[in-house]
Amino acid sequence: MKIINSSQKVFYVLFFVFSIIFLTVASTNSYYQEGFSKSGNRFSSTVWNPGVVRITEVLYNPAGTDAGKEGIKIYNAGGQAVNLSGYALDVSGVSSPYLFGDVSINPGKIIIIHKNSGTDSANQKYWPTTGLMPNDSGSIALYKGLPKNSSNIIDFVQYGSGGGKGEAHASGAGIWAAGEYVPIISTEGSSMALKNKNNDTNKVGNWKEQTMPTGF
Ligand SMILES: [Ca+2]
Ligand SMILES: [Ca+2]
Repeated sequence: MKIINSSQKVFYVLFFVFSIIFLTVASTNSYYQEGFSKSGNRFSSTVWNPGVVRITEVLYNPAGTDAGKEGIKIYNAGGQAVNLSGYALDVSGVSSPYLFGDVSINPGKIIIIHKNSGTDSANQKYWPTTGLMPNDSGSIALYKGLPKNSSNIIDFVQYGSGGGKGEAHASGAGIWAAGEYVPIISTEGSSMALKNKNNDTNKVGNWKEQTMPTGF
């Protein structure tokens, strides 16, 4: 029988311990990716992670005249398709929210809301409105339904100053700290975008200025 020495024993013990840690982290991550919150139970109560469908990019100050060129990207970070029927996207500068029709967003997919007239397709939606998103400060709030309140809000971001439309709902829901805001873009034509669309902890630090945004 082969005798292992003490350094080999240490190696095997460490290998075992790190394997357990790796498997735990991997299974935990996939668990959250499925869209269940930390308090949810995969097999019984399905507590939906409010951040699964999220705002990932906002073009509020396109190069030159803004009319017809502003837009917002919505992303499904979860593992299952989500039907957006009844969802409402509320932005500064426009009195009534954009209401989604009977449209599904697949896992890992983006839907772009163009503040312009046009013909809708699966991932391109058009919102003809004369109201423009302010270039100095504003907010974008996504609700899973109306009325707009802290129970229905699922994502929020504001820029330029605090106190934006929907801030009270977002802070009430614990998905944004009242008064915090992403600095406005330094260069006209840049967008405000999540650094990583799969990592949104509802903090200012998740956002960056995106030069030469695409898709809008
Ligand atoms: Ca502009
Ligand atoms: Ca604007």
